[in-house]
Amino acid sequence: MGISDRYEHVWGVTSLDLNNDGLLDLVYGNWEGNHRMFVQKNGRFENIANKTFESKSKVRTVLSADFDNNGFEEIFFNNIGEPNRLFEYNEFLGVWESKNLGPALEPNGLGTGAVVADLNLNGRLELFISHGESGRQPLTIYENVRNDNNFIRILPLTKFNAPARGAKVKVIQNSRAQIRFIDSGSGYLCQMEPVAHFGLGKNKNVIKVIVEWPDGNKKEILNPISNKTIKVLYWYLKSQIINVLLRPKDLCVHALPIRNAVVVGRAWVEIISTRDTSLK
Ligand SMILES: [Ca+2]
Ligand SMILES: [Ca+2]
Ligand SMILES: [Ca+2]
Repeated sequence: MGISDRYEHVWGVTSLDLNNDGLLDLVYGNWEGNHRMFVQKNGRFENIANKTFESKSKVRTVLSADFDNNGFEEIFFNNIGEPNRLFEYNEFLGVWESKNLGPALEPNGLGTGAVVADLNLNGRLELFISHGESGRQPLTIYENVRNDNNFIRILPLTKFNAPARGAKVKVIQNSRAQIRFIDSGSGYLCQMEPVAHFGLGKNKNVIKVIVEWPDGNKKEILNPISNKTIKVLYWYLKSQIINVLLRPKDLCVHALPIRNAVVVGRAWVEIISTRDTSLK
């Protein structure tokens, strides 16, 4: 398959469609080794990581998420004892570029794990970083700079109404399709929210959402309302739109209390309040 990479040690791994061809690709970070961007081509994988992306680091978590809801996922590297990294897709040039992280750079951060989730239920993803395995540091939460981009969030459920890990979700708009998998996480000791979060950019019209469960059951939702979270039930043809979905405490990051998170300044990212009583 072209991904044996037998001399490296993987820590964080995520899957996303790197080249927007509708096929999921593979990104992972090697501990103090070259990082990889493997694109699917003709049943095999080809590494397309450039020099900046592949440069070695003490990586823990690698995750992909559309932080600015522009319709293209970013890739975040949480490193330990050295600056974190963020890469974004330049849709005009078709290349991946390094992006300023602002305070989330955490140059002296002793990162242990990181997750993304819509913690404050405003339709934009926050970045949550835990520290502490190699030294005491507080948790941090970062929110991207606000904009008027649209989004849609899909929560597929099993027949027992549990989150459908392993389900595939596709969102189709006029010009392209986006794809996500509901997975259990992409980093060291981390677990993500079981929601497929899609940024839609300026176009809020969605032609179709297709959910496919691991057992092959499939459901299509035509012309769904955007800027909502949609819970997709396994048994029924009718989908249910909900506004409130997950409590922050449903996230699992080392089981540390989220109330110890600190508030830092505003830059590329801004920090959300953590005073919600549901966090206690
Ligand atoms: Ca692809
Ligand atoms: Ca984006
Ligand atoms: Ca949010």
